[in-house]
Amino acid sequence: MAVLEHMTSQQAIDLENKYGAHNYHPLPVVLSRGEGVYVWDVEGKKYYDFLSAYSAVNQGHCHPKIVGAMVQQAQTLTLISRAFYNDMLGKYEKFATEYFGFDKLLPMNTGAEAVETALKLCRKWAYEVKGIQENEAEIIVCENNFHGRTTTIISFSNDPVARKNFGPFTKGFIKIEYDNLKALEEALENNKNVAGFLVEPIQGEAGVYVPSEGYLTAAKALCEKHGVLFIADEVQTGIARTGKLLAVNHEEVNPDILILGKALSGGAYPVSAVLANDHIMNVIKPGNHGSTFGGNPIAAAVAIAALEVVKEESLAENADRLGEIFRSELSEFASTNDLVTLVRGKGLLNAILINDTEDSSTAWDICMKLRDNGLLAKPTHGNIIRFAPPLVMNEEQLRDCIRIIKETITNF
Ligand code: IF1
Repeated sequence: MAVLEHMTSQQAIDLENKYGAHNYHPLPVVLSRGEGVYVWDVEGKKYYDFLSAYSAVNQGHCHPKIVGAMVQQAQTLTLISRAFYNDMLGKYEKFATEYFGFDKLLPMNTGAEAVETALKLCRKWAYEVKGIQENEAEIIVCENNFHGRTTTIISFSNDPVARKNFGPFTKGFIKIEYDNLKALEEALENNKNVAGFLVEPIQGEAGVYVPSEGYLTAAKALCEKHGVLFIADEVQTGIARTGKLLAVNHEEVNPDILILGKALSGGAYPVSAVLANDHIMNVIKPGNHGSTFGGNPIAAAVAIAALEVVKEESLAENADRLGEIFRSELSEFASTNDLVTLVRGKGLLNAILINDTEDSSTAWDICMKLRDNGLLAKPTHGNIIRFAPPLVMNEEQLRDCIRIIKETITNF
């Protein structure tokens, strides 16, 4: 078919500009193949992928075990909706609830859908278990959060680009400063209708903000003291990305509601999930919530394979070890280079701060040079470059990437 014939990068870019909504501003590189830590563009140039599709491809591109599970299930039964049972969903629910230590799992597809599901679950629990008056529930969120792009979620975002001209907004959210326990305590003490506290264990999009040691533990304790649900959004920080299976595991915090997405499928298929124990999840009755694709057989098969890979290949331990190397090498480099002011992160979720204003194009220009030098990364807000390679990377590859980053910035 003509539409599938080979094309140049520029042709591909032109097609997207002409026929696609302009809701992204991608780095000008057109990828056509991925394998492990590498991707190739349509001209055949090879790159290290240092974004991992925003931490969805933690297990590496086209992991044979995950793709194998997907192909096998796709040739057997793809979708029958939840109007009927299927032989894969129960297996997956049992596997995943035991894997993460919860009683039940509600399957969805995208991260935002899972966040929305968690918000609905928290509110229903507040009315039916905690006893808050209907339609009065409040959920505490953090400034500079990122939880997705739906209207309710952007209702509590403070990113003007994500919010402007998308109103009117959903009510029932209280914003506090991230990593500020006093602010959380005051919000809990001054509002009797608080149902939950939704938090990213590390704020990804905001620029990989790692909260103070003990913040998550103390926040969870405050929630328990006030009978409020601690909701961890681990869509980006979960699935071994930060050097533990979940970022909350760095502090031994058990969330009341856990939100997963992205690498839950290894990037092969949209799979997200909300996990909770019975005293919370059992407020959901037939007809309360659903999704055409939520819990479909392919998603179930892919998620089981993706989670097995995390353990079989010790991805959390690898991310922890390589992350230490990355941060120590780049921190030493930052002390000798005036373009990089700091390096921060946990495991293989890291970022560097570029010594220029937020609205400068320096971070973007550096990413363009990194692209020329065979490494793909992209700035988050303005002057912060996020570095998040697949967790299957080995030390030799990581050191090669560190060399590319150092040389690119030195020669910038
Ligand atoms: C974009 C980054 C942004 C997330 C957390 C829920 C979701 C995300 C913590 C929603 C999604 C993606 C979305 C993508 C860019 C990327 C991202 F932080 F990961 F880099 F935007 F902040 N919770 N993050 O990070 O999951 O519905 O996308 O499956 O929208 O540009 P989703």
